[in-house]
Amino acid sequence: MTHDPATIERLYCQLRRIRRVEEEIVRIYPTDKIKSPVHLSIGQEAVAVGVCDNLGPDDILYGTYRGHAIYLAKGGNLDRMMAELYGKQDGLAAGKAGSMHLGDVAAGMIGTSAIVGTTLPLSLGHAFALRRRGSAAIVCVFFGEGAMDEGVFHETANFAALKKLPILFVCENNRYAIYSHVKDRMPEVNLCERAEAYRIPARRIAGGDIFAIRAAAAEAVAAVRAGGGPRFLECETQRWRDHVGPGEDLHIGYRTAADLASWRAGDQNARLAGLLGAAARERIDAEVEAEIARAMDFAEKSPFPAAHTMYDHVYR
Ligand SMILES: Cc1ncc(C[n+]2csc(CCOP(=O)(O)OP(=O)(O)O)c2C)c(N)n1
Repeated sequence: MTHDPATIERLYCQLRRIRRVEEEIVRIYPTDKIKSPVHLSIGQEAVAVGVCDNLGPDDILYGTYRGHAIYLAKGGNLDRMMAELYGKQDGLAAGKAGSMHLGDVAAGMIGTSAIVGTTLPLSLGHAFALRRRGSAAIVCVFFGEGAMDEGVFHETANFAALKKLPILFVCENNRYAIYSHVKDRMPEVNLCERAEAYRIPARRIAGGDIFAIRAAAAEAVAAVRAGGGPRFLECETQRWRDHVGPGEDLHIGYRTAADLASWRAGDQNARLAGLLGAAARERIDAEVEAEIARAMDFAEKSPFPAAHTMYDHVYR
């Protein structure tokens, strides 16, 4: 199947931007300038990019502590994200939230959380509010397959289906909750069946193909927007780095080098780079590097928040 050059460029630009941002986080992390734990999406970017390519600026996004990729794919502000990771005043939450709690109303990214499953019911409430307001926007909520071990997934799916709420559920199935394989946690690993039990139409996209993810998401977003109620996508993927932090993790022994290598061989970043002409690729790469350099400089130069603001915006 052929894809139009503008789409390839747009998708590649986002994939490349997210990959390079997170590679820079890996590089900088040992300096301790980043004041927050980081959960990287290196290897998983195609899910965020393929899905978010179908969302508009007014659509709403919720996610998890593994939130850099979705925030950037939704059109997030890299300067403010990096300042947040640095704990600086110009960060998205003035440096108080860190990597695990990215939120930016202007980008429609309302919240991410360190607590597994918590943004599912928040996304449900938001969808209910959009419906009551007669809004044309939809809510898209990303979560790992680990969140489907939580009761709150079922409560959210049930109510969303019952009320036909405008939610797209996106499960990034990287098969591991920290180091525990999905087969060691669930008697049946067909995640779509769980959504279908609530009469939510569901699709599994195997293999991490960005065009397949984008096409499935386009169909699902259109159905949700048309008032057809929630849809569920299970996107198979693989994180390349450790669950948390910048490191590699093969030495831990919970997964095999061959498994990881097979996913690395299917890297969508490299695939799309190969579909572009050299001139377009070099232009995009240069733009991405310039944006990252500016963002790092912005984060470095931003001041730390004043001590007297410590308890501002904090419930106590
Ligand atoms: C309610 C809750 N239980 C347990 C944890 C500890 N914990 C943090 S991440 C994680 C794994 C979640 O895996 P998954 O949802 O598949 O997402 P991934 O990290 O693979 O993106 C667990 C169990 C937590 N943060 N919150």
